[in-house]
Amino acid sequence: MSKALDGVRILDFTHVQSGPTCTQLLAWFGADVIKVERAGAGDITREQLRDIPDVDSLYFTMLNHNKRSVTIDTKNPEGKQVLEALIQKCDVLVENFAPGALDRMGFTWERIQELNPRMIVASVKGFGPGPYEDCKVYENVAQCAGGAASTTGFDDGPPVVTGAQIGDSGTGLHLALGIVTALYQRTHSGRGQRVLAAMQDGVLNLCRVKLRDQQRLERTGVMKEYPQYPNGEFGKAVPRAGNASGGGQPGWILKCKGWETDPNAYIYFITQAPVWARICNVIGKEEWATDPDYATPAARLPHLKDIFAEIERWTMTKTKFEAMQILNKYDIPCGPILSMKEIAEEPSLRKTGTIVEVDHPTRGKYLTVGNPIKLSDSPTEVTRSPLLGEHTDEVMAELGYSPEQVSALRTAGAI
Ligand code: CAO
Repeated sequence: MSKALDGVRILDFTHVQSGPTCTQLLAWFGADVIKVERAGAGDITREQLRDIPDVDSLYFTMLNHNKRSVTIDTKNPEGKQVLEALIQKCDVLVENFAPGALDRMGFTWERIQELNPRMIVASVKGFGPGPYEDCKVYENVAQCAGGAASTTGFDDGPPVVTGAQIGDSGTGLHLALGIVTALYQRTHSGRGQRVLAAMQDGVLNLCRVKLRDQQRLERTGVMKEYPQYPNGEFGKAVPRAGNASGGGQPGWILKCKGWETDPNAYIYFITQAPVWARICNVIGKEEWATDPDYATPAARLPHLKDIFAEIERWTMTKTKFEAMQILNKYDIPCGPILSMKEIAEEPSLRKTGTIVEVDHPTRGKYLTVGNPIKLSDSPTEVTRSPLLGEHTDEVMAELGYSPEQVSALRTAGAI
């Protein structure tokens, strides 16, 4: 079966996490992704957080599936010529170097356009134009600068970063959308263009509801679904909301049976308005369904703390999976807090290809997260990440270099 991005060639100049997540997605959709790495060293993540000596780390292997690897010294004049040949042959150049690095290499937007006017040049940077545009940025910096950290955690504690890599993988996802959109525009404009996804912007986009709340707070001085109401004070900026739901249906994380020893024996429980009467029945508080202090969503807001305490008395008598089963019978929205161990062992995620086992020549078998986006006409087959420079000879031959030329370039240290 053909793939959605068959025929699209990507010059993948990405490293660490944000850029590689983007090009991995494009590879899963069928693009030929040629990862250019520094000769001798490669993407720094190959050796970071290693669990097996001298073997590509899981950090690297889990972000670079379905790609080919070539090693080129782009600061060597002959290496630059190889890169020029690649630019002429590819449709998209994706990079996430520190600001200015590509220009310093000699590959400005103007130069790339001279070489290939159809080329799309896509970049992840920490910040867009402005006071911080020259800064190097990693995941948690973006979470802090994009509004996630100030709105995550509990009111009486410091700002907290989330385990979800919204700065890196989130921005990679934004960039991938920019790239396929630019490829589509090129089908009628005939021209390439620049695509920029700044990590601060990507995180803020995912924190959209918190900017919504900032404006609600400024207008009304209070947000009644936040745990601060009616028990605490609101300041001038959106406070941290603990585990409160970000939407109009109040929710909270509640203890389940076994919470004393299992750190993940919890369930997220949403007191969705349409099923309020059923919630009252399940927890044995039938009178709340008609009590004017509890019967309507507005009446319940000042009592949320007590309501969740009462529901928790019920959830603590069940395991999270028992509670899930009972609540779903009544269409009550809820979700178990799943550990990474439970997720890794979940058969349904294996069946859909969301968790995949991959074999690697030096590491053996390992688990990875497959393509979370499923296309009915473009199925994803996850293949292992490349070894450093594994495809240099193959790609050089495709570019028209003879074996003698390749060996001379190798001797010169260009590849
Ligand atoms: N051959 C020769 N030189 C190469 C090369 C190659 N194949 N590939 C890269 N280089 C060079 C670059 O040209 C650059 O050289 P100069 O500094 O002399 O211009 C140098 O390697 C280092 O690149 P860098 O500055 O991007 O790398 P770093 O490790 O110092 O910084 C990071 C890493 C992530 C902080 C920075 O790249 C960055 O801010 N990127 C944008 C934001 C981003 O993507 N952050 C997410 C990272 S994932 O958590």
